[in-house]
Amino acid sequence: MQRKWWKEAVAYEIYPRSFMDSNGDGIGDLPGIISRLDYLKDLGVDIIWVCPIYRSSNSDNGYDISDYQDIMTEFGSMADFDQLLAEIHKRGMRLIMDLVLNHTSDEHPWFIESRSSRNDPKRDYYIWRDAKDGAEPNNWESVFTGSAWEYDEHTDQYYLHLYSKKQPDLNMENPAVREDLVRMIRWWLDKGIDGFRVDAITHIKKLPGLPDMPNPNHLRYVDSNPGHRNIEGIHEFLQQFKREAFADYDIVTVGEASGIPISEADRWIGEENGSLNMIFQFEHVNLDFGLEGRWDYAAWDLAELKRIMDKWQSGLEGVGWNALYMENHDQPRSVSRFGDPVRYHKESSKMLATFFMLMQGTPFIYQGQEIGMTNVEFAELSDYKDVEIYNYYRERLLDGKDVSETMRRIAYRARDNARTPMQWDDTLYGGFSTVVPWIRCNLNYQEINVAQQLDDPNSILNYYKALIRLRKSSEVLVYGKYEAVLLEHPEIFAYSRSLGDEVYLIVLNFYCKTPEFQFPAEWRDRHPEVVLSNYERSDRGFDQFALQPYEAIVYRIM
Ligand code: TEU
Ligand code: CA
Repeated sequence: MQRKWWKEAVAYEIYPRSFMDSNGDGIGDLPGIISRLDYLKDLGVDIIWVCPIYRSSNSDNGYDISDYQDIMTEFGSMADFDQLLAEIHKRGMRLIMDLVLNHTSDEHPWFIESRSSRNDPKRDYYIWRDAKDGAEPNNWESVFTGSAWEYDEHTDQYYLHLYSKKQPDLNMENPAVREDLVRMIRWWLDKGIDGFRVDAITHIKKLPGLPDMPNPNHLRYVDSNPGHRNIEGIHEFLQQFKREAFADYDIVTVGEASGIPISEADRWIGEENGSLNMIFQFEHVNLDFGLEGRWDYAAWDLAELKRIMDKWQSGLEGVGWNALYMENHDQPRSVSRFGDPVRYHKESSKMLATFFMLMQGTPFIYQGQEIGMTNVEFAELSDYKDVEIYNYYRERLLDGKDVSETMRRIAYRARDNARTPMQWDDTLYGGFSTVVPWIRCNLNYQEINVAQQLDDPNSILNYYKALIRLRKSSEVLVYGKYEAVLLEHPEIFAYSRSLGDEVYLIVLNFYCKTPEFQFPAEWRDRHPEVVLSNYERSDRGFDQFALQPYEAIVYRIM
């Protein structure tokens, strides 16, 4: 396995709108991020990923870019950005930016031109089609629900948008589009940034002919992923970006890559020829999808979680490198999902941290995860801000579905669960801002906040710090091989990491039940020592003992 700086790093994702407001307008901004860099350094962060900060129409909080080479007015200026980059580098950290290639805003000059006439030179920068039988060109559903097509009266055609209608998809088949994107990518890399998280990258190529999807249930619109996810030929585009931009710089690229099977790992992230360095796979965060898909809840299953993690950990050994995560700005909070945020808030948050941070790969912590921020349940639809929620709500109403069930689904799945303001202290608005924030705070900021946890040696935050220190203290925990232990156990998730003679054993109780655990015989005479745990005095010897609710124990075996 090749050694790389980004394999030894711990990354932290910032959702700038909700991180820190410096000028009292209720919206997080770049000077706000700068003011918290010491906090991140102290936590042990090496790489900061900032979600889009480019000029934007803000239909999807920055993922609808209207100028790739300018900064969103509300976030600050290019001078603020330059200062942010300098301050990050000064502290020995690195910055990766969000790279949104699949679409722009409908307010981007390319789209304004493109929509101006059918003969405009930029017409083919986007995907325009005639109506079919007086309706949308095909039955594709947008990822944000509703049709993936928007009718444009002016030129009497539809344009494709896999996300909101303010996010028209670029026509990646057009070489001029790719050339413009390459120029833009190099412009940022020349500024000295350290890489990219590459947004929605599996969707940039569409199935030729844009065919209808099979529709046995006669739905209005049909899950369109088979029409645009990981389509044959996508690597020609990706390899061009690599060859003409990424490869000339010492950077890291992490693709947001739903739907990539492990069998294609080498093409996507193989050490030599892969198109990218890492991908965020989605299987473990899609575990609780019900039969009706993402908005439908189903209980998740530990055996399935083990199978998924084992597949990616073992499958990438010697092939590529994992990007490890439990949360991001699109996912509900992990303690609300996989832990118990009420009775075992601390214990289960720490257990989940231990679970993902010690696997093989580069861990990505999402802002607030390090203090165990939880889901929020808003009473009013209008408290939610995410465009996706409004689209979903509208479609459910059109389908005559029950409103309270819809609100329940939204409360569970809403991306806004992850987007409430960062909870810095127990003052008004959690210390995020001095005025009413753009989205409501989670009221538990009085109990769950950074200031309180910095002072409490047993806090989740201090546990994260200890975990990061431990990870960095040992080559085994970075490069060591992963192996599942007790794979068949119904309640305990255990795995080992090993390199040469040194082994770490990680034992995790995923429930409030108290299953019996017995230290494996094979390692008993090798002086196992507990190096970290989320309960006091977890070293209970080699006799069988009951794990406490959500207990996590890390043993070092020499
Ligand atoms: O998310 C992309 C995204 O939601 C998909 O990968 C999706 O899960 C998949 O297509 C389902 O099939 C990114 C950003 O993280 C998100 O915040 C943006 O809203 C979105 O792209 C559009 O830019
Ligand atoms: Ca602000």
